[in-house]
Amino acid sequence: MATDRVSLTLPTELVAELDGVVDEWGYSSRSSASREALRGFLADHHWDTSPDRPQRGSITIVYDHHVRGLSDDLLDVQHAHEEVIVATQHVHFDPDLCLETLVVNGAAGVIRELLEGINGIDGVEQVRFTAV
Ligand code: NI
Repeated sequence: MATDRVSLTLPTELVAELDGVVDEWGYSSRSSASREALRGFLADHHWDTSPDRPQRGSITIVYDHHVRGLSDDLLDVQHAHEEVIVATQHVHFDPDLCLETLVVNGAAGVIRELLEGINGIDGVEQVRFTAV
């Protein structure tokens, strides 16, 4: 792959933190860690600009399954967007708390709708989309 050399001006603390991550997580260099960080940034910021653009990633949802209607609502919104859901995993963390992970692959606009549907469900404690 072709490469370009880019010079960045960053706060000293940020560079120190980056170097710490490079050391602790086994990256071969600052550049290698920065490439990964930048790809994540671009994936997070590109995907909502065009609804038909292919998108893939995972949605992680944390919720209390005792909240009335929540589990049904969560199933309904998933069935309504099944065309982009490749796999689901459900984990019972404790007697109350559930974690669900959806692997998604499809049109960005549909994934966006799915996320909006999940965000709109009362009682969901955390929703996180990770684009890859
Ligand atoms: Ni559960």
